[in-house]
Amino acid sequence: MANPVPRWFTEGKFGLFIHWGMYSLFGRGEQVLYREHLKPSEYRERADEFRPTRFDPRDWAKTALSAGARYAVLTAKHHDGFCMWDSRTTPFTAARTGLRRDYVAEYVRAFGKAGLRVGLYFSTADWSQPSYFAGPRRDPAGFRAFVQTTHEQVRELCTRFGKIDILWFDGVWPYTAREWRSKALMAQIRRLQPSILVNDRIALTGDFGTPEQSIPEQQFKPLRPWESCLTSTERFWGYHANVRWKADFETIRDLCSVVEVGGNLIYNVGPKSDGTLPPQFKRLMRKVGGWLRLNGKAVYGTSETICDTTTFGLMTCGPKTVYLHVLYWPGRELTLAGLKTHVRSARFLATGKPLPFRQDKERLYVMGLPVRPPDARNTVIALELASRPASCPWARQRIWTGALERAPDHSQQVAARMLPWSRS
Ligand code: FHN
Repeated sequence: MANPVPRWFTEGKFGLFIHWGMYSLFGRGEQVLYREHLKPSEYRERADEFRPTRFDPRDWAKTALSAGARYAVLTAKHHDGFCMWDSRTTPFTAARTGLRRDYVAEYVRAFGKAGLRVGLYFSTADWSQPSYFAGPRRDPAGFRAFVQTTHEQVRELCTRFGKIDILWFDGVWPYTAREWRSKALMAQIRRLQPSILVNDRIALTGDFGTPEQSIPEQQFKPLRPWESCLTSTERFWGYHANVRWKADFETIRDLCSVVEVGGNLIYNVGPKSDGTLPPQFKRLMRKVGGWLRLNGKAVYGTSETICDTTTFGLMTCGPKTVYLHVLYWPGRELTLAGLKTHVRSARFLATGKPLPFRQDKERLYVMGLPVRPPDARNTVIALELASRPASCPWARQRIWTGALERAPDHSQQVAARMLPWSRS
């Protein structure tokens, strides 16, 4: 049974994903153990080298706030099995190696104090456990004990750190809900943390969907709360020393594209093994936060677009406002087809500068625009309306989708609505 998703999530829109563990020592991503086929025993021995002396979760929280993030999710345990908290189930933890600290406890305290909602990522897949690879058929007793340990580790995360807002599971493959005893696990979580949000990655529906490295299209978006998880680098979730970082315009457009379709964005950083956030990420987050400080009204608390007809970019909606996210500058005049509601005023959101406009039955024309966009990354025009935003029926969703087999089943009805227009 899903928990109702609270407004802090659906209105907060923007979270920070933090993939941090002893794998950061290698600087080649979070899966180096598996991808480079390292010997698990040798990998484990290097745990003592993980000594993040410059780890300061208050600085991480400051960066999250400066970016405009409203919540965060930290990897408590990734697939390598290294626990970033003082788990009593294994000596392979940060509390029993290196600096002998409980990084989960420090993160939860600092981010909570900063007013951020705190989530924990937990991988059920555990490459440090041979019975994970043997599986329930080859090693029934060993796999049962492994699953019991997994449930115990989750119980620790639900009881050690006070209120946790999100449990972000990962690594369910290749086993089923029955083999993970997912229903019992979920019941334990709900009992220990009644208002926690659990994602859809323990082979149960969970409370929210998690499209990964993708932004769903209107026609195919999940019909329940969802959150796209994207990396801030071209690849890799854990720290990689030599990977391209995304530019601020990409991040801003990704965030607004997700919000336009009604979802959240959780944006990832892989901190370095010394505990610092890569300077490229801090710079990127300062720029994104700067844009959000001027244009946040077009993101936080908005609802998804009502039209799939724009030729200039994206649209998000407030109770009696439509925000036009202009990514592709139209020149002196912008045309929006399909908005039925009467427009009272138009202005640049960032500066409040009023804009002349005229509106007929099916189109709005915003005029007096400068030759070049005030903000090439995304210039937002706010339209104040006489009532709730509504679109012409033919504008709600396009009838084409590309691959024929993906055509939404309402195509015929929408095509019929377009017939009069096609004869005009
Ligand atoms: O294998 C993991 C990967 O390392 C990373 O944690 C992502 C984040 O969503 N999840 C899995 C890949 O789907």
